[in-house]
Amino acid sequence: MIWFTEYWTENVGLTVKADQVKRIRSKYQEILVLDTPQFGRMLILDGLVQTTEKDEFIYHEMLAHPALLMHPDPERVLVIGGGDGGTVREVLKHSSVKEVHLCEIDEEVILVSEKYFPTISEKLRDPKVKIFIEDGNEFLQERQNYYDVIIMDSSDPVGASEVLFQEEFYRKVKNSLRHNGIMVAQTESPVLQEEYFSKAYREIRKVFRNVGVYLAYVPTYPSGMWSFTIASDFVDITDTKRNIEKVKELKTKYFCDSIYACLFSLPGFVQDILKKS
Ligand code: AG3
Repeated sequence: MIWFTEYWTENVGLTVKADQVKRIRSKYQEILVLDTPQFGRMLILDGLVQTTEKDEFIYHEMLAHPALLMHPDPERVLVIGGGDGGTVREVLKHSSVKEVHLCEIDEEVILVSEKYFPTISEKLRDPKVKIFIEDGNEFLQERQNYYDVIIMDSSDPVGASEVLFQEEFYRKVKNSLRHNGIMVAQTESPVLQEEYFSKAYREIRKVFRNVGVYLAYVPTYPSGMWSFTIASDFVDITDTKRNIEKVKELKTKYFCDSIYACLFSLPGFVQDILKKS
């Protein structure tokens, strides 16, 4: 047994007792798999916790379902990042979806997930899924006006993921969306990563007409309070009653109709951050 720490800031971190299962250096990053008594198996990229068996459902459900419910008829979905497969698994719960593209820069993440995280990666080989090992930024350039929903399942905005948090990138996302298209991105912790969070919101607002922020509580991410930013030019994303009757069919454990109905109710201090962004 070892103790692993992710340093959330210079002054605070998350420490877990763990057995090391696998550690490899891919072309892009260090990939670490741990078995922890508290959270089950854990995936770590360059020292940052990406997902754990015990709490992955929270993040993956909250990232995927609101956008897919708000879109009137989502058929083509793109996931950028997310090589572990958790987001793809949730997307496929929507029966209107005909095609899911996964664009992951690092093939090793997919291979590690298929070997060590079978319950998260279980749908990666579904016939509706097509995997592209490419840089998300370049991938979008070749696909204009194609997707109904684009989901950014990236890591923190450092290294390879940094460009995924910038205005120029969101413009490409917008150009790759069809009419009624919606994008959603994970946008970090308003408590411990206020800079990242408010910058992402600011950049997305420069590009899209309707933008909303919502939260979920992910125990293994910095501070536990995690944000998601959803945006669209043509869909009124404030209507959180749309398709609410479908929520039950999704068989989710965190996302539910009451969370959907008040998706955008935010704590005062988070509203304040958005106001001054
Ligand atoms: N992507 C978001 C991970 C961000 C975590 N940040 C951190 N631990 N500092 C997760 C990918 C899961 N599909």
